[in-house]
Amino acid sequence: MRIDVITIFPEFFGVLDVSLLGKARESALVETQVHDLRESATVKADGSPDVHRTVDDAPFGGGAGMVMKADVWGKAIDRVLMPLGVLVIPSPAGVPFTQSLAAELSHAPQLVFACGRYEGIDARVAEHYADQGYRVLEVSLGDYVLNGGEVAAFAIIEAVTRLIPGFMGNAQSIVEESHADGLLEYPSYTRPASWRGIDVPEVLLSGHHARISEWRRAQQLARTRALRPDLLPPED
Ligand code: JDE
Repeated sequence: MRIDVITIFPEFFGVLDVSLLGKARESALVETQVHDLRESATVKADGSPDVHRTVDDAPFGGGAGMVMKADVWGKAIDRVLMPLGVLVIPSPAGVPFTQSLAAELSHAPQLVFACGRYEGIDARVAEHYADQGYRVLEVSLGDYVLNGGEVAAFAIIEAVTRLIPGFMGNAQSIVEESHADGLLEYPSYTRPASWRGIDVPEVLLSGHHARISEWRRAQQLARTRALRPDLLPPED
């Protein structure tokens, strides 16, 4: 998989080198390239040089804050987006990012992340690339506002790349983990069997695999009911 990130803070993505993703990159399963948006802002729309490398402007219709310019983003995206590439725009106004969306994206040959700052990116950018036949996804990590798309892009990159076949040592641990079956994970324990007066549940020391599976399932359901009832089917 090829991953391109377009941002006004390319230094932020230095963490890619020290993350889990560093291993995937060494093994050549993932190739990442980070691009400075301002390199696409050296010429104004009228062809004159822009010494300030302006990436934003006031919103049409008025209102607070600034909007990132469509012409600047168009140039930057045109430079990197390949025919089968998916354009991902982290935004609080996007579709929720889920494990199933991560799994879908793990099959894409290229992901291009457009990391917006200020109040967002001129809406014609997403419209244009969708019109051109690209898959364009505005994706939200959750119902809160970040200062820019960078942190969200990083989270999406990590969730997607660890699903690439051959990336993780143990495929079973992906199948068994949280959200794969739509429930929260059961609690896990390791040695010592007693720690600060808290004992590991007896059943886990019993060696009865059927009872252990049953107990874990019950824990998953109890946790999900208590913390994330929205994940359970509606009861009538
Ligand atoms: C991603 N969940 C939250 C923020 C924004 C007021 C202030 C800022 C592309 O347009 C954006 C992107 C972002 C950064 O991403 C997130 C996010 N998942 O905040 C704004 C909108 N209104 C706009």
